[in-house]
Amino acid sequence: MTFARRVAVLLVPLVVLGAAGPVVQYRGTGVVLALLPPPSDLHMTRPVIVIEHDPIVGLMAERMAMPFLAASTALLEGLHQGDRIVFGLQDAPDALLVVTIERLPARR
Ligand SMILES: [Cu+2]
Repeated sequence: MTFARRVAVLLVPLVVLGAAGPVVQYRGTGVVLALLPPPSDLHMTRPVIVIEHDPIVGLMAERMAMPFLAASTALLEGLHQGDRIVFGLQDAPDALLVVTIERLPARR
């Protein structure tokens, strides 16, 4: 195998992973406290979601309420205050970004 071909074979899985969606480094669960499309008091140009989140393995050991930047306003569509969610976080250079959100059935 030539060097160039070896490099190409190594790169293919990276391209496939990139196409599979956003990189999720941490996964959390919690309850939506507020949805703040931009501009808001917390950020002028980016959507913010305030989550009362359960402990997040490898990131935060305590349950707490805190704001996160969302990767896009579309992620917040259809969500309401009080919804239980599972969310994916990406440790971006400027912020912890919420990159995926799924609603969970309400707890009874
Ligand atoms: Cu936290």
